[in-house]
Amino acid sequence: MTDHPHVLVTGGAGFIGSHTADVLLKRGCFVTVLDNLSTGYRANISQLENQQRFQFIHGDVTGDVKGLLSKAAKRFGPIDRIAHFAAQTAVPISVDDPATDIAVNLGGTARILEYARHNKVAKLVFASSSAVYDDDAPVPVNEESRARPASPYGIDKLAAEFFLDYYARIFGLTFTALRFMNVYGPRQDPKSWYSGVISIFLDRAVTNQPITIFDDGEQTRDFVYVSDVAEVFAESLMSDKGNSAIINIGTGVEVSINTLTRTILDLAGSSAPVKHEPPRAGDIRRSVTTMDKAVELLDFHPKVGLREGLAETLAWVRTQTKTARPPAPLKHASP
Ligand code: UD2
Repeated sequence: MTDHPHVLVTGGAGFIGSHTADVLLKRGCFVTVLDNLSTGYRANISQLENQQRFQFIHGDVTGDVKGLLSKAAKRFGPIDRIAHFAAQTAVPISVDDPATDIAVNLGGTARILEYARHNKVAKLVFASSSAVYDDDAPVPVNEESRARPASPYGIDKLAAEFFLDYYARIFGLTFTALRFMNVYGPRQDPKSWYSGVISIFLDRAVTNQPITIFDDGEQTRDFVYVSDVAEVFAESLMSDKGNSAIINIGTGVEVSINTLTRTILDLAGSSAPVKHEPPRAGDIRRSVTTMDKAVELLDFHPKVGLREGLAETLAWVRTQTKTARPPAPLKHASP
């Protein structure tokens, strides 16, 4: 491998994928983003488009991956490493349409794995999810906790992890799977009905629209800022850190939705009304990870605390309300 490896970022026009592409470019990599723009945006990578070491390929991981990536290799040489984010990311869509979820999330992963197998890719890092755990998981949850997904989305993420392990054992693939807790930050789309709570609440706070808290608001989540996630993802991809491991990526800090709401209203100086609605079907009550494995294997120490991350995200949301984005389509996605 050269000092400037060629890295493929599937779903690289999406929320977490585009931040990871930023980090990889800064590290001197040649970066190919493959994205079907179903929920990703060209705007998320506009800062990269005029860079010599960057190329965008409009295409689908469920399509002719081999053909699309041979195009990529023509310009930057063989693909050395793969960051695999491309996925249908909405849990509710996976519940309504499991066949589509399987086709995109598992089918797409299988195509990327086949490409990696036949093209001597040095390492693949997979964007997995805390959705592999259910409400019976211990608090805090660790990687040894039983994975028993409560949604087709979680099942597909877990099945993809098994595929990684299978490719490692049978074909010698080097991989890491990172199970994200609740990632937030700039470029997380607030406009779709399955958006993350932080992007929705910030958007409502800025526009003084009602904020809806499901349940009593004492449910908790582990919110991790996107730049911390992108850095650790890139670090794992470009090194031997976390090889063959499945690792939770969060902060280890448990925050209730009520506390989150107060912090957001305070930061935004907003008096948006807050109302409560019954619990959302399928919601888990508490979610927070242990940090031991991420610290031990990845030396992961998140840098951005919640208040700072919310302030950064708020600043971005304010720029977005001035330049409204088109509403996100419902099918497929890139995180
Ligand atoms: C997260 C992931 C999801 C999956 C899941 C696994 C995000 C955006 N989603 O879903 O992909 O990995 O974890 O368990 O990271 N809430 C409100 N009002 C709203 C929206 C949400 O009260 O308008 C509450 C919601 O009831 C929940 C919490 O906020 O208790 C977080 O909701 P979310 O949709 O941001 O994320 P989550 O944890 O359901």
